[in-house]
Amino acid sequence: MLCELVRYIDDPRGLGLAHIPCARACELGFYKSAPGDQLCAKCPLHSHSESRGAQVCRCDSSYYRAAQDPPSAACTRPPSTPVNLISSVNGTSVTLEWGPPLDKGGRADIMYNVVCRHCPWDLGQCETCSNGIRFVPQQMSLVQGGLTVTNLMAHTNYSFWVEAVNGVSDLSLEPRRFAVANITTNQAAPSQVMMIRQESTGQNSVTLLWQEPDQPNGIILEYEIKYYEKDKEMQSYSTLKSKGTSATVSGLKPATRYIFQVRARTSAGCGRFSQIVEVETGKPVALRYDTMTIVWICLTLITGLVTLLVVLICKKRHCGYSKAFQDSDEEKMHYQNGQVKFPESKFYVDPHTYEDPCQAVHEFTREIEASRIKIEKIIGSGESGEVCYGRLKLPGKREIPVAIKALKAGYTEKQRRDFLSEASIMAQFDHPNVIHLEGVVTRSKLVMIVTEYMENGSLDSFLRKHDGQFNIIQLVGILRGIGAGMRYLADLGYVHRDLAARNILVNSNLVCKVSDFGLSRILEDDPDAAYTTTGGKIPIRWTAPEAITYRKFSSASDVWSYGIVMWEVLAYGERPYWNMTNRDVINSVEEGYRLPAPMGCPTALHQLMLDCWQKDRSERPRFSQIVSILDKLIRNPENLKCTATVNRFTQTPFDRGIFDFTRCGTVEDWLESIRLGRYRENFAMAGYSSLGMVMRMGIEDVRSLGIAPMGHQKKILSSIQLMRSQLLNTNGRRRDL
Ligand code: ACK
Repeated sequence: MLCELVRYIDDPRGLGLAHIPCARACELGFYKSAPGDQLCAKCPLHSHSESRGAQVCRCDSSYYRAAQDPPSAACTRPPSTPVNLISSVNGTSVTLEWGPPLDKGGRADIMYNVVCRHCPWDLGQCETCSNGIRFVPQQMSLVQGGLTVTNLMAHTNYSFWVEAVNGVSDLSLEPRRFAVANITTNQAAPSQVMMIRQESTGQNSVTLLWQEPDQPNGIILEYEIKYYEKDKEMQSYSTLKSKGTSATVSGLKPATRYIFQVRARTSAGCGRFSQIVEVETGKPVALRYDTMTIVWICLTLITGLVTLLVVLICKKRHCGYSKAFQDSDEEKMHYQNGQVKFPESKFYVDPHTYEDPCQAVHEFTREIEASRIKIEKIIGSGESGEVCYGRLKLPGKREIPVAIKALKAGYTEKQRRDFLSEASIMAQFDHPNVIHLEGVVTRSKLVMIVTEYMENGSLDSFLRKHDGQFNIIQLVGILRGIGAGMRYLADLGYVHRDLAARNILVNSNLVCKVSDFGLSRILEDDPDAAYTTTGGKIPIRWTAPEAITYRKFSSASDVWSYGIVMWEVLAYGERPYWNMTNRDVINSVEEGYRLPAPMGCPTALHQLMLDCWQKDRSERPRFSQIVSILDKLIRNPENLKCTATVNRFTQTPFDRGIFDFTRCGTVEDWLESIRLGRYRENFAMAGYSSLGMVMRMGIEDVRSLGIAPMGHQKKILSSIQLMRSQLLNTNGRRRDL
């Protein structure tokens, strides 16, 4: 009998040799696909033969052989789930990325399928996504570990189930395994306005009606009606805005065909224009007037013309800051190539106008998964909770440092809403001098607002720490930044109400950004806020008189506060009105007294402060003017050389108390009055025994006293300067008497 030496096919070293009798049935664990003289082969991996003489090895339980796999191929199984599935939502699109499964089931033909489930109410009630959603590059049989899904609905929960499959997945009876990513889409522009019809037509006007788009995706701020003479769109077109779902377009030519289109706008942007609607205006009716009517028409026209001329002349004569208040929207429109261009108008939306403020949070902010944030240390605390430093790693982006405001534990629903309203406000801003919101965490128990991190913290403490260390151009640069941030906010129609150096943050490049939005911070968080007789809590020293007395807050009252911030900056974080009581501040300001120029403050800057503190708010400059004044000063620094001398008309707070040297007979009394009594020895040792001698002291004399804190030296110098001016003032009055 012939015998053959065969090698176990799964033993590459050839060590597992066995003598197999030829033409005999294969042993258990071996197979031979056809009878005859061929060799018996060992059953491939994950397969077995159940009896002797097997022609094929059957796969072990849970292992399979694909139709195209030869009998010699190992049996394989479906892969495990993809790993590290991450999602990043961008408006109404989401990008999903994942890694290959850890167990590929023994095959190389891995592909991925994505199941989209739409969960209108909550994640427990999902249904298969409807048509209209786009999967790029495709939904099924993906070779790469990622895809982008677009055309999702705004503010909607979706669940994406990603499965890895291979050539044997379809053979397996085991339940399919998925990696799941649950997401909520963000804001999107509204869908197209569909139903538009003409309500009535005149010779010169057309009234249109339309329906709100099917998917407004937020609050519709306005509709834009675009219209033009038929076939003349390329030459010119006009637009009209309407708050509601109807509009009358007037000023049209009679008997002319016009084309109309309407689109809706939310804070997320404009939707697509509707289909066109063509309307022909009415034909003119021949008019027949008698002589009397013609005379009346002529007279009316002449009167109208004269009135117009008078108004124009008056407008031209009116100068100063108040002119700027009268810029109307019409003045801002301009013609370009025969087209009427409207200014890009964007308004801030008050989240409190939403029936459900949570809707505003979803509409404006990005939800961040708590696991993406690493909190590293606490950097401060307020009434509503703690402020921490941490790091944020969003998918596909590099890790960035962030500040995290966390709402304190045990919050009420109202506190949660108020807290998050700040994020809804901040999210609407995008300006280099306004703090940037990264997102919010609302789905975890810990509610957090995540913003860019500002290395130098708040401006007031930063200035106090660097007392006297900046040159005037750097200080004006700081003011310019704050002014630009405020100009942006005012242009959006946002009134801050608590503009103060403590609410400005400074980054490592000395860039200042306006922060602290939302209303709760004025009521609760601001230690400088005090209750007024009108009921509200107001930061008195920073607030314009009309806002204190009858709560008239406006961008003009923000300008007043800006003037106080200017003073804080130039006085390196000194407290405005020093230790005067709130009541004294209100009374003094009411009587016309204003803060004096801080030491070394250029006259031009003090003048700008005084302008911001005009009693009549229409006389105050607007932020746009403030920024251009500061720009001019930066360009011509010689105008910053002249420093303010003490002006008695702005000084009187000192006449009336704190620095009243006529009531401070001795050097000690005077030092006590400015709360620097601890330096009496320094003065005595240097031989300054009377106020007369003190008043003759210059900068060098004060420096030589050995008083270390720069701020105290400056306070002493300011006080000496004030005493001198007071002396002049008193002498003046005496002479007048
Ligand atoms: O003066 P600070 O260091 O700056 O102390 C306060 C504290 O948190 C309480 O408000 C600091 N802070 C607030 N927001 C930020 C931010 N975005 N970056 C850095 N520090 C911040 C603030």
